[in-house]
Amino acid sequence: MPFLTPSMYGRQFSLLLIPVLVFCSCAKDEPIGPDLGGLFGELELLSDFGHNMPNGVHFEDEETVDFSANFNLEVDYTLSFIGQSSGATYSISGKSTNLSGISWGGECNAVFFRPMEWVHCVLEFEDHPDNTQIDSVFVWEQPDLSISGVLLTSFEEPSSFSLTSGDFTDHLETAVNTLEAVEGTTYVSGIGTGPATWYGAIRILTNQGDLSNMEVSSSFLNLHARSELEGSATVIKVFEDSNDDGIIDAGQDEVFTTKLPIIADGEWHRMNLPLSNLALDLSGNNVSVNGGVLDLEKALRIDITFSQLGTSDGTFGFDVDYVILTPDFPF
Ligand SMILES: [Ca+2]
Ligand SMILES: [Ca+2]
Repeated sequence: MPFLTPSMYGRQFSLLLIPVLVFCSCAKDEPIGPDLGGLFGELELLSDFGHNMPNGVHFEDEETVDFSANFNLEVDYTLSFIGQSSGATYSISGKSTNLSGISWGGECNAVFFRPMEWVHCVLEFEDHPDNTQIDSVFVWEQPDLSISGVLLTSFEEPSSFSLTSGDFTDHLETAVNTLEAVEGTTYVSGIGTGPATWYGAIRILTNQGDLSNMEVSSSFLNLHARSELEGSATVIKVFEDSNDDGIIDAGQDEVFTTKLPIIADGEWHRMNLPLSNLALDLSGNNVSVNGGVLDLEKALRIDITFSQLGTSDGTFGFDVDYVILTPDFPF
């Protein structure tokens, strides 16, 4: 398929809008339902709905799409963004006589907007359904995740993580250059079979960013996961260097863990783990050193383990994309 430039797409989109506009003007002659204009006053746009990025937006450079429109009255509105290839969505609601100060920096709901994607911008008015406005914006690339917190890995950089397999691992590998990734073009996929609770792990060294400003009580570990295998789970493990010798010593340093179920509907889901949910792990020969309290400044490594909820003999696993730590709010 030939690549459409923003201006080419704009023309096609305008042509598509003509029947919509004709339909709207016809519908106005014969209103269906209550006369909302009589209840709330007729809404008029005193200036057109539009935005400041006709040539597309570079979220990576922290550009934002700034919207404009002026109304003849104060009105409830919802501005929705719908990715045409990713299916990603996001919306902003408000009540005002204009859209000044309303901007979009690439925020999203369940999945991310994709690089090189057309996004429809739909402005709707709850009390004035005939006044819906549509525009579109071209997204050149995704926002830089590291703006939101400490990005431990997005899996795009092979040096930012390592993979460890075991006896029950079927496969554990990176999927590269794929539109299936929820962030960028790379994610990790792990599957194992057998009556085990460890099918392999992603190991991430925590020197990817400064954790000293992050409080355990108010911070989150965030990732995206996807699975079709019922009963799959991940065990998150944080390894401390409790005795400050620069290495992780089994039986001498504290380990903190928690197990999270993975939704098995085949779709990508955001997962947000409050770091305060991590509990001291005293299994095996693990120990309590400095009172069993997680100290992020001593954290050396985080493992994302492929596991299952129980101990049954089956096949379990999931895909995972990016791991980011955020202070104060989940990502
Ligand atoms: Ca990625
Ligand atoms: Ca140590």
